[in-house]
Amino acid sequence: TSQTVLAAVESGVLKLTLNRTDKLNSFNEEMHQALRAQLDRAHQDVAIRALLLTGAGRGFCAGQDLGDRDPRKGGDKPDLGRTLDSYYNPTIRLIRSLNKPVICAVNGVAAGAGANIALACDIVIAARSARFIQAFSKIGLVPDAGGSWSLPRLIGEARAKALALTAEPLSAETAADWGLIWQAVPDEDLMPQATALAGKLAAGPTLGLGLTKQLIQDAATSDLDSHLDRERDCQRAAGHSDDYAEGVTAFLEKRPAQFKGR
Ligand code: T3D
Repeated sequence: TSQTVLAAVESGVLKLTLNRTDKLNSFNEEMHQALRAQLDRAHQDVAIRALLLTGAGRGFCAGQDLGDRDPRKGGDKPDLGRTLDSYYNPTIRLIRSLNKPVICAVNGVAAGAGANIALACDIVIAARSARFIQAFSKIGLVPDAGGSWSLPRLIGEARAKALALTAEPLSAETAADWGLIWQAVPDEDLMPQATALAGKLAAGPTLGLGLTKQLIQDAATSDLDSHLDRERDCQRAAGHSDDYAEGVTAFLEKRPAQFKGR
């Protein structure tokens, strides 16, 4: 198994750590494939009830490994559309379609596709020293890994355009103030807080949490009328779950609920 993504399961949380520290955890093909395999596993394994994504060393992820794109090495110009189709886009789709909470602990700089993979996660917590950089314009590219879709939705067109066109770094605290991420926390609190949050969500009513995630995502592209119908269908499904029965019983018995995730 590849060491480019470290994987460990604890208390229902699959923790994935991007691990190419000498390259600020930038993506080569091996790391793409390793992440993809772990995301597939998260989809299939019912014992995994939350995902925690972070980076090893001082950075979260610097996007594409530009060493693998060196024009000086000669050859044809690369087809970047193909690498998006093969790697970045499936990753974004797998994160967004996973019916389980995905927490991202941004431990340091998140640049290019690295920033936008973080933003595809459901709850993003960043260390105060972390920065978000839409680095693409510095090398003549457009935001990818869903960035040109997620940025305007999260922070509005004005801020999205300025970040993408200038490639200026955004501090974790400003990112939180703007609503780009959930929280900026002191560096030393990042992993304890992110781990606790992931553990709490993994012990939650997974079926309902997964439906909640999908509903909120779908809201971006649906009208109220059809969305009310979707909410009704999801609530019907949630109402049939064992966890709903347990949640109500626990409330009435004045005790903590013991959710099973179904
Ligand atoms: O190609 C396709 O498939 C299309 C998809 C594209 C998706 C993309 O993500 S495009 C954007 C690619 N990423 C970037 O342009 C960011 C490049 N990196 C940086 O601008 C800086 O490294 C940072 C601002 C992120 C961090 O700066 P700093 O000063 O904290 O660290 P550093 O010294 O620049 O980096 C540390 C090492 O990591 C350094 O190696 P060295 O000199 O110690 O041997 C640096 O070269 C390496 N590194 C950082 N980012 C990348 C990288 N090596 C290869 N690719 C990188 N993206």
